[in-house]
Order: sequence, then C-alpha cells, then structure tokens
Amino acid sequence: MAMLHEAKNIGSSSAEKHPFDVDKIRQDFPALGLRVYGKPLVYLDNAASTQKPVSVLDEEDRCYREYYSNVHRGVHYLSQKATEAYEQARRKVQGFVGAARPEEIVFVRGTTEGINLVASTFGRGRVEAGDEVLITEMEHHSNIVPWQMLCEQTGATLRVAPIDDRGEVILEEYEKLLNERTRLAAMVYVSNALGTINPVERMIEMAHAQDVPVLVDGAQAVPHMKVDVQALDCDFFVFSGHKMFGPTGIGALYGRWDLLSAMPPYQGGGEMIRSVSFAKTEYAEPPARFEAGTPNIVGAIALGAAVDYLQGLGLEAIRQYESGLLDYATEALSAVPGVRLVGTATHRASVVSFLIEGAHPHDVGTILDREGIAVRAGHHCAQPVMDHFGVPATVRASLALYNTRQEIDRLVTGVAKVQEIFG
Ligand code: C6P
Repeated sequence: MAMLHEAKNIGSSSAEKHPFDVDKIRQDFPALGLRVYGKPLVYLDNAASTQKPVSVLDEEDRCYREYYSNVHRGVHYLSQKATEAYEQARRKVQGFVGAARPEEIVFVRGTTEGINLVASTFGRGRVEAGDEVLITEMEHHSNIVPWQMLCEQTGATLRVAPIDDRGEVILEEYEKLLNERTRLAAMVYVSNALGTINPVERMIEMAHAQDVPVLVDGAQAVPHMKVDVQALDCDFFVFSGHKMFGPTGIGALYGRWDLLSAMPPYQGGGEMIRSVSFAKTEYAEPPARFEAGTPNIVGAIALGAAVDYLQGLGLEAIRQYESGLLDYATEALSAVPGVRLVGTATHRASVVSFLIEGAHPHDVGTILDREGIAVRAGHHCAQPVMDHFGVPATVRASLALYNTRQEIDRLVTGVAKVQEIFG
C-alpha cells in the first residue's frame, strides 16, 4: 500500500513556541536506537511497558551514586537527602494527577498492587454478603480478579457492565446496574486491549448519584493525556510507573484523604506504625500506613523524573501528537484488505488491536518481530474482552509519544509480509 506519511514528524502543539519535535524526542530514548535482527527497532508495545528517557535513567544512577540511603529512618545526611527526594517525588506525582495533598499519594508496586490494596482494605470494610461490586466488560484482569476475590470472601456479587461491538461501555446499561446494593465501582480509563477512552467523568457521576465510590484504573491513561483526579471526582486512581517512561516496580495509588485516613492498613511492618507493643499497635497516618517496609526508594524518585519528563513535553501536546498518529495507524491498517480492527470506539488512545485473516496473532507477532517490529499478540490480560469479540487473541500495536508515521509504515509493510507468507 502507498505510504501515507509526508516525511514530517513534527506535530502541531498547543504551545507553538515548543513544537512537538518527535525526532528530537527520540534521541532521549537510548533503546529506540537498537537494531533487532539487523533491523532498526520499531517499538509498538508501549501498553505493556514503555522505554525510558535518559533523564529517568540518569536520576536512578545519580540516586544510587550520590544520595542513596533508606528513607524516613536515619538522622544522617544521606538518609535525609534520600527522604527529601522521595517525598519530593510524591509531591510531583500529586501535581501530576492533580491530588489535593501529597498525603493522598501512596507509592505502590504498580496498578495491580494499588487495586489489591483498595480491594482488601476499603473493600473488605465496605462490602458484605448480598452487596454488589460493579466493573465493566473491558477490564484488565488486574481490575477483575481482586474484586472477584473480594466477592468470594464476602458473599457479594460481581456485576459487569456490557460493552458494544465498537468496544464502548453501554452507558444506559451501566446506569441500570447501579443500585442500592452497589457498594463500589471500578473502571478502566483507557482499555489496554481496545484503546477505548471511557467517559469516566460521566460514569463517576452516575455512580456518585447512588453514593457509590469509584476506583479508576488509569494505567493506560497517564502516558497519553492530562489526568486531574479532582476534576474527575474519582475516589481512587491507580497507575504504574513503567507504562509512563518510569521504572518498573513503582506506581501510585491516589485516594481521597477522608477515605484513605479511615482505611485499615494493607500490610504490617516497619514504618506503617506510630507505636508497637505486644499488647497493641497504633498505625501511622497515610500514606505511611500503606507503605510498610522499605519502599522502592529509587523507583519513586525516578518516577518523579518521568513526571518531569512528561510535563516538560506537555501532556496536551503529547495527546494531540498521538491522536494524529493513532488516526494515521487506524486508517493505514483498516485500508489493508484482510485486516480487521478489534475495537473501533469513537474515542481511543494509543492502541490498535487487529486480526489478519488466515493468520494466528501469535504467528503475526513472530513474523513482525523478525522485521524488527515489537507488538504484543495474545489476550492482553483481558480475556473477557476477547470473549466479547469471539476471538482468542489479537495483535496489538500500542503507540507512545516517540513513535512516528514511518514506523506505522513499517508495520503496514510487515503486515503485507505476513499476508504473503500466509498466502
Ligand atoms: N497491562 C498490557 O500489556 P501492572 O502490571 O500492575 O503494572 O499493570 C496492570 C494493568 C492494569 N490495568 C491496565 C489497564 C493495564 O493495561 C495493566 C497492564 C499490560 O496491556 C501488561 S498485561
């Protein structure tokens, strides 16, 4: 097929004085210069995990070399420096998601741990036999299984709001499923399997109209758009550092202060206490209450560097650039005969999921890999989404701020190669 790009990768930005210069941005990411199987890497597996900019790598390195020690424990110089940097990272994350105060940010391992924390503390205190927890059909397993476990433990019922064949939540059904038995609602902001951007503001409004608190899984939202938890009016918001150009093993849970401060601890151990005796332990205030043991100090600090990086580029400029790129990819792939897109919601971010007639997604993934193109093939930890569309798996290309139209063209050429092989 004809290559659609016009050899220019500079997207228009709202800030005209800082054009979104993707060629320059790519130089910030050493991994993007790799060659695999002798070909320049095309990295389109960003929904699984993103590559890291030099500023994040450098901050990790600097921390270990120049100001590393345990946090909140020492009176000595290095411990104070590390504690200061760790708490500054918390303030950066607070600003990044628009939380009202830094104490509303709990560092966790990632989205999965954040959801499990809420399910087993807030959830256990709130949900009883006969109650309901509402999710949607497009959740990642991380936003299904913890609620399923909670329901099994308490005798509550997990209710699932259906999606339509474009991959959008059916809002009338969503509203109908909210009732006086609903004790909690959890929803994904951007689907990792379909790319759908859910109308979370509207859904939160519906839930709150029934006094139902809401957790938003923001794992696939934060790398692509500005998030403001106060404007969304959500009660909890979770995300992972590694999907937003930060390190693995670190993420954040935002919780509204009045809810967090009333919640019991998740794990017991050092630093989450005010005082301990064999007779009784008094717990610390949040966020320390939920950060038992030595935290991922360097991870949190480098997550702060990732926040700086994203804010330096501007979330709105990123959104605009990626939106053009996603339209380009969607158009290019849907123009290929024999390619079927899975997930065609009006509002999408980052993800194009597709099938090639006559070729299993895993074979497609393997052939593309040999062309130097990294995509994910599988169920994307969202098996109910696959069931909805009646497929076992899809091929998923997921874009980030450093991808280009030339890379999409390489993907389209790779798809043609697959079709040649499968005749
Ligand atoms: N999705 C993907 O390839 P963790 O693993 O805790 O950082 O994130 C879990 C998670 C939760 N919610 C959503 C919407 C997600 O996309 C993910 C991770 C990756 O799609 C790995 S399965």
